[in-house]
Amino acid sequence: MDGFVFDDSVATVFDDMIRRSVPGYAMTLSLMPFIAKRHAQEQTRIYDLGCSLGAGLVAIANGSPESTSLIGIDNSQSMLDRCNANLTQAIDKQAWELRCADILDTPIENASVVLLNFTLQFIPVERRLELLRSIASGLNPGGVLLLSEKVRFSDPKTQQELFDLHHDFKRYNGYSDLEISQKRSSLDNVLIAETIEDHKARLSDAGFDHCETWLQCFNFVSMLAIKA
Ligand code: GEK
Repeated sequence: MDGFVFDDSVATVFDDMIRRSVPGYAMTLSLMPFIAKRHAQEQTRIYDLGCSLGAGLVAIANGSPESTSLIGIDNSQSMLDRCNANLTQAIDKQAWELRCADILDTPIENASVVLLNFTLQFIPVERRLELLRSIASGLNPGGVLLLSEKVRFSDPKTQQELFDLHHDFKRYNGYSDLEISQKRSSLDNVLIAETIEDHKARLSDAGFDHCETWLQCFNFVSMLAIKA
């Protein structure tokens, strides 16, 4: 089977797919406005790197001042076409723009909130630090990165247990064992999960002063990294 790509066929079913395959996805989105209310600053930019259909931008817009501007970046035009339609309907207070670009080539400037929701996992491991450094340096003091990722665990028993629980979750949501194993093979070498400890060490290295997990559902976590 070919490797996974975010083409038109994926974009069409993406919202349903991510909700049925990422435990806690809806809760992650529903809690983000609380973080935005504390950290989104007047006259600053809010970036969503790997914005897909714009669910993160819509969520974060809710808790942010009207003077913020929202910038969604994705390198899949199929995703952005649908994102554009979604934001046109859902966001009427803030200015927003979408850019079809590689997040590794995206300058971050005057930012108070940056979202990386389930996107860092698709960036080659050796380039993750440079991306996080660029985010940390583009954030204003008091700004935050919200990082959500699929993670793995160094203890083999824990890894197997949480992997199995995730599998159960997907089966419960209507995916067959064959679909689950085909998706898994197509994501091999594309989605590289790391441990929570790896993420914390890299965030610190990149220039973030504080970092903690604020939500975990099986092997999916959302972390808050603060620039003091
Ligand atoms: C959500 N945040 O709904 N540059 C730009 N975009 C990229 C790159 C890259 N180098 N690599 C991957 N993408 C969303 C979910 S999905 C997660 C994010 C998933 C984009 C890719 O096109 C896709 O839209 C997104 O990152 C990852 O909260 O599919 O599991």
